[in-house]
Amino acid sequence: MRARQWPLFATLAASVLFLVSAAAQDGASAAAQDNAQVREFTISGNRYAFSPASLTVNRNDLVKITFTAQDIPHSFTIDEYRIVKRAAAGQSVTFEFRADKAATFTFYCNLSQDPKCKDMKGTLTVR
Ligand SMILES: [Cu+2]
Repeated sequence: MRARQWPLFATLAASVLFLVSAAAQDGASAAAQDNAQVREFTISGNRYAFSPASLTVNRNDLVKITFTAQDIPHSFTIDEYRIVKRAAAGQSVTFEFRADKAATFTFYCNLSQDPKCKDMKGTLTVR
């Protein structure tokens, strides 16, 4: 290698080292999130009750819910996660969200057509 090429070579070598170490750090932070899982739940709304009525996930899990309104229209609502999913009678809705806030949240039906819907409640625990 001629002397004049050294600066170019040194610059390239430094760039490669930088990229490799950046990639290694990406890998490390991805590994830190590896314990976040996809959690799937099938929930039915029937006779003014959710079944199951309590869900527990770990913080940062990706929560996938299929919600079915068995008898009349119902919704699956969690205010803190800004989730309002309505299912027509006999229909299902599927949605997902990242459980990035840890606490116990109430989910409920926010439809007002039937007054008993306000008794429909469940809890989502994110720990
Ligand atoms: Cu309802």
